[in-house]
Amino acid sequence: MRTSDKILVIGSSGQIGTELVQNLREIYGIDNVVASDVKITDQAKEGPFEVIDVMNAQGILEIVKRHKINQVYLLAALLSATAEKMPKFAWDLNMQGLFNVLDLAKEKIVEKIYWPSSIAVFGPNTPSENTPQFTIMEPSTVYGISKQAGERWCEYYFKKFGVDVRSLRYPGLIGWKSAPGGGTTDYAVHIFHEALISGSYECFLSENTTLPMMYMPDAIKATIGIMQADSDKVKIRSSYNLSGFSFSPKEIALEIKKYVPNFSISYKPDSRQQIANSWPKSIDSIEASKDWGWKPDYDLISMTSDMIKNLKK
Ligand code: AKB
Repeated sequence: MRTSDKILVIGSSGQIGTELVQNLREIYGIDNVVASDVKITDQAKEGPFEVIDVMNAQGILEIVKRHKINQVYLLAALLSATAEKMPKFAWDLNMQGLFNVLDLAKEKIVEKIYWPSSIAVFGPNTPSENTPQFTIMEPSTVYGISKQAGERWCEYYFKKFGVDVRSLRYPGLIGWKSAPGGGTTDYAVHIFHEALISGSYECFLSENTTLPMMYMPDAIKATIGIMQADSDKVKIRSSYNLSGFSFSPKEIALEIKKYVPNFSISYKPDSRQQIANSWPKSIDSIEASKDWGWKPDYDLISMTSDMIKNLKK
């Protein structure tokens, strides 16, 4: 970290951005972190905020120049379930947004980029337990295809143009500060809210659908961790596997029952079940641990306890 660092977060009002901006501002100072999204939100009351569409390359360039930005975190994207409903738009948004930011670094206008990938890069032919970093991928969703293509482009820009781009394959993310938006793993956040509000939850995945998940404080720690790592430690320039813990709807419901004894769960799988079936059950992130020291702090038990405590407040 340098005192001259100036950060732009694009897509800052979503599930990750809301918490990432708060954390970055604690580290770098409020005025050194510019939040931006396609619409104005309450974030604008907390510090510098710009309204920008990630498809607008010229608009991003103007913001970058005006604020003397040297690092960009690009979070704007359509997630797995929403992308299936509008495949062409999802492809355009997820890819063009990435190119707009990669090109800023190629032209040496910014120094460093963060771009999230996802477990969605894996597909039905991938080994599903302890999925290794390098393996068969073959994603079967539009979101997964865009993330896999994005990974290839990140590595290409690094090798060809020396672009300092860093990326993580997020599992499903669980947090209490903001709502998830259009993913297959969203149930793992909704379930907490419904347990505390109504005492019951109808899950859109079947009871034994195990998926890799992570508590938001760990995701933020990993994101800032890889961005602050020395460049020579970041050996993988496509995207790193990132593991937290894994559970099924049935397992998380049992954990929640410890705090809400009358909680009941029912199952009504919808189109998101097929997406979940194509993803790994657990992830091996040995490369992230070896290269830049990744280690999660939370498991299912500590995450559930922290979620309930904070949501009850
Ligand atoms: C989704 O469910 O689409 C996302 C993801 C795993 O990338 N949460």
